Amino acid sequence: MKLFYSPNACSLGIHVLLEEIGKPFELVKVDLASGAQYKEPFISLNPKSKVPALALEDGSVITEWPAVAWYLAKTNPEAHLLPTTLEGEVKALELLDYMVATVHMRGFTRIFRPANFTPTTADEPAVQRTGREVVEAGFKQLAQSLGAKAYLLGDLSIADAALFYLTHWGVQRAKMTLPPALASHLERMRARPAVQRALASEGLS
Ligand SMILES: N[C@@H](CCC(=O)N[C@@H](CS)C(=O)NCC(=O)O)C(=O)O
Repeated sequence: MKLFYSPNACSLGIHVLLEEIGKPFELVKVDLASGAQYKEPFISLNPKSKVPALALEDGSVITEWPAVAWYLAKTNPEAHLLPTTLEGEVKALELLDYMVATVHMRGFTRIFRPANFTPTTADEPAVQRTGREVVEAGFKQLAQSLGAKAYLLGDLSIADAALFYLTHWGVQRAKMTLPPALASHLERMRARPAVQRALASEGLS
């Protein structure tokens, strides 16, 4: 199994899940800064030009963060990364969709890549401000979902790996102050050996 990743990208959350599972995997770096995602050989692997992409032994490739995480949880049930009830699975899907489609794609992407949202350079600061508002509203919502629990669904799940990459970005890349519940969640995740291994191997610790 190969994870196509870029250091400090959202693929970090999938990298954490692979470390939590603890089975052998290979990391293949895609240098987003130099545009490697738009060139061969990566473009043939994922024509959408995004990481994470997970290449399986049979040659198939899984893309989209929630789909990759779901696949890993379902194929490694002994790691207990998804609830077993329908209600729990639906809650996990609801959280993943909100975190990736809204907080990441509509919020952080505006902050990190404002030029994707306007043809006018002068408008970029306004785009970034909107991005920060989306992320702040998202963090408020997610702090409520977390409440006083240690992890979003009670026990560690794929949803916490998504929340980890978002809160890590919030602090490290966007220099934001997290709501207290999310700051505690980030510290709890950072204390996990799997997270420490993923950060170290991406050169982030
Ligand atoms: N919807 C995708 C989004 C993935 C994504 O935005 N990946 C970013 C890195 S965090 C990327 O590869 N960007 C490269 C580019 O857009 O050029 C998912 O859920 O996996």
